[in-house]
Order: sequence, then C-alpha cells, then structure tokens
Amino acid sequence: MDDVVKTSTEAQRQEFYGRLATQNLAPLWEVLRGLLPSEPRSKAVPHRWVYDDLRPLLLESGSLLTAQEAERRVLVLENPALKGMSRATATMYAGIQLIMPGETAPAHRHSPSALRFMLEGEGAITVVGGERTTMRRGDFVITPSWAWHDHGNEGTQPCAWLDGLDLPLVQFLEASFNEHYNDDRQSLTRPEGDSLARFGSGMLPLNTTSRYGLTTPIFNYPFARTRAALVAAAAGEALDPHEAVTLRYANPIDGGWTMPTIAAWMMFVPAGFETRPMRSTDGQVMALAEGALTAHVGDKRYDLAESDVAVAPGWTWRSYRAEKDSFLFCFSDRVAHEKLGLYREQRGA
Ligand code: GTQ
Repeated sequence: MDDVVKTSTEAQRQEFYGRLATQNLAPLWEVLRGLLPSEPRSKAVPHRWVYDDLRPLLLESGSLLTAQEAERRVLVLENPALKGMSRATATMYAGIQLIMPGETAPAHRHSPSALRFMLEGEGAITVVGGERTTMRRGDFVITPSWAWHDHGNEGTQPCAWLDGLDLPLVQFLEASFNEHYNDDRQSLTRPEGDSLARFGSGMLPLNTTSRYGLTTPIFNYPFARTRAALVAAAAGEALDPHEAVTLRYANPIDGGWTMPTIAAWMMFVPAGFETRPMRSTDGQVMALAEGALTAHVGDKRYDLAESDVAVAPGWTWRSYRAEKDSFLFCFSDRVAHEKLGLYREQRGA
C-alpha cells in the first residue's frame, strides 16, 4: 500500500469547504495563521487629537443641544482605524465631555466602569454614590461600575474633561447593563471629601469594606497630590530609563489598580529627559496634564500640548521626550491583561 498522502486540487478543496459550510463547519488550516499570529497586531492605529482643534467643535456642540437632551454631551474620540465603533483602542472608549454652566448630566448607572480626567473649567462636580466631588484640572475621577452618577457645572465657564470607559471590553463580554435614576440628580448622603479622608490619607477605617466592590473607594485623586508625589519621587532616586517617574493610581484596600478593567497612572518626565522605547500588550490612551512633550508612537511623532490626547495601540513602541517638565496621564486595559495572565512588555535600548 502506498501511504503517501494524496494532495487534493484547489477545486476539490473549495468543493469540500462548501459542504462543510452547510454544516456550520470550517477548516482550521485556512485560518490558523490569522488566529495565532506570532505577536499581537493591533487593529487600532496611533493617533493624536489636538485639544485646540477639537475645542471649537466641542463648544459648538454646547449650543446645538443641552446636556439634558444629550444625556451625556460628548465628542467620541474615534480611532481612525475603528470608525463608527466608539473605540479609541481595541478595548477602551474615550471621549471629551462638555458641561455648560448650570447644566446637569442626569443621573444614571451602568456596568461599564468610567474615569474622568479633568481638562478645562472650574466648578465641575460629579456625584458618585451620594457624595459629590469638585473636579479640578488634572484630577483623576472614577465612576465605579454600577454606581449612580450625575455631573454638574456650578461655575461660570464651560467645563470639559476626558472620559475613559471600558465599553468595548464590556460589550465584547456582552455584560453591559444601564439604568436611569428616577431624578436628574441623586441626593447627597455624605459630605464632600469623605471618601478621600477615610481611604486616601494613608489610613483606613478599622472595618474596611469597599464601597464599590472591585473598585477603589477613593473617587477623586486630586492632581495637586499626584503632582507633588511625582516631583518628590523624582528627587528621591535616578529616573527610570523607560518610565522616568511613573506612579500608578492605587486602590488603598488591596494595593491593586483602581478599577477592575482600567489601569491608570501618571508619568512625570522632567524637562530635557528622553525615555527609551518600550512596548506592552495593553492599548493606551494618554492626555497631557501639564508641560510640553513629544511622544513617539510607532512611526508617528506627536508634539503634545496641554490637554492633547493620544493613543498608543498595544504592542506598539513608544517613547517620550519632555520639552518642559511634563505630566502625562495614561489609562489602558493593562489590569485586564495582568489578571488574565496576558500582560507582556519589552524594553528597548
Ligand atoms: O458620563 O456617564 O463619555 O455614560 C459615555 C458614556 C460618559 C458618563 C461617556 C457615559 C458617560
């Protein structure tokens, strides 16, 4: 007997595949390379949004409809390679939200987690679980999964911030729930500053139970504190060649990331310092809080001014050079990568 495998003709194969398809079957060998690439190839591309360019459009949306009408008046930051999908990266949504003086963005809650990074204006407030916080420029504010939240503007100027949500990830997992509150604003049940006092002073209540499940009980990490910590840390030891000085926002209860799905941190790059290239599996969204910073992402170069937002897709080389002392806020799906045992990084020379 001849045991050499007889190879079929292309026509025979196609005819076979056709019969497979009628049974909802498919040949793995035709798709295996795409299913198992040698390394990740993000569908997202590097991109940068210039705040000064989008700002006039944002303000125009302010005269087009009310925050009430819109529920959330937001310009979605769409990755150019993922148009129409409301994605900045493969797994993260980002947008710029505008709230005009006196307006309310009505209370609702959803299973996706949200963060705010405050960009512009004074007097913006958000209420989370019965406690309000005033959002100042550079503040990192959290809306935990399934926590009621409404936003307001008690100042005299338009207020704008960067929204970050895990929407694409939660949609992929088909676990998205949403509910409207029976009023525009929820009632206040705790004084402003309560969460930060209890959980953000290096101390914890004796009987520590998290108020928000897997999410940090602190929901405003003020920029004034973050900035001071970064500057002091930079003076304390030599800068890291790849990360300059980076501190991550932490859940004081377990020391982990602040949200179950979104990792957030801030990088301080002192004037004149240039980081060496690195890449990691998480797809990152960054916003410049202060300074002037050149970001190299893949083959793109972005000169970031304050409030500019950029995206570094997963497994894409990135490096930074600061023209002035620069504070770069970043968020990504890193926490999910870590929990799933998928996180990898590579540090270049
Ligand atoms: O402020 O709750 O940009 O629910 C998108 C969805 C903001 C919010 C967004 C939202 C919100």
